[in-house]
Amino acid sequence: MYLLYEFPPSGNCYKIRLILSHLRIQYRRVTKDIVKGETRTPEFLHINPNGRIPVLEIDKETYLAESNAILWYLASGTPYLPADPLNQARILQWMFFEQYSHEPYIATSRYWISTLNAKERYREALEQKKPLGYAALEIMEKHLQQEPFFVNRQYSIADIALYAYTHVAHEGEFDLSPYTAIKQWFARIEALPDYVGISA
Ligand SMILES: N[C@@H](CCC(=O)N[C@@H](CS)C(=O)NCC(=O)O)C(=O)O
Repeated sequence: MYLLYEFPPSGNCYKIRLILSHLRIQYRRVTKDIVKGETRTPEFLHINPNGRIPVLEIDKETYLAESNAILWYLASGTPYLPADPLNQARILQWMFFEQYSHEPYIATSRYWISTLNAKERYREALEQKKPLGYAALEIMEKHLQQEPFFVNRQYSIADIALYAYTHVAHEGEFDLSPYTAIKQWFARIEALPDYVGISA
């Protein structure tokens, strides 16, 4: 059985719980409290030298880190990852967008504000992140005004990767009220079979 090393509020970890739920795969969860540095111990660094969760334990000697790599591994051969190279590349395109142009602004703001409760300490950095986070939301909104999902008009791991932190962006003080297409996309995802919420 898979073991998921995770920190429950983390959107990166939630991505893995969501795909596992859609696939109806049983697994066990092991909490590592990142605020207490539990991913920086010598034992954990042996599992992931990068000192971060999520990590999927596939078997006692096989570990996989990086949320979007784990999504890819789990979704391979399923409808959540189309087989043709162009659609696969488009999925990667959105996943790289998520990691480079979205998560560093939206997820980090949420972490400082809602997890660490340290808004004052990070005020200046938060101000720098805000326009960059909104730029990512604008790109998503424009795409979703034309398309029901990110790739090939079908729900895929590209949607899971982007949904994870977007639907809780308000916890990083991003105002989602003008983003009608994004909110309609949330509703489509939340109505899917075996959907689970981030706090489940
Ligand atoms: N690119 C990585 C990012 C992982 C990441 O930043 N994990 C955070 C929690 S969301 C973490 O483990 N932080 C603890 C630390 O850096 O000590 C992924 O997508 O999995």
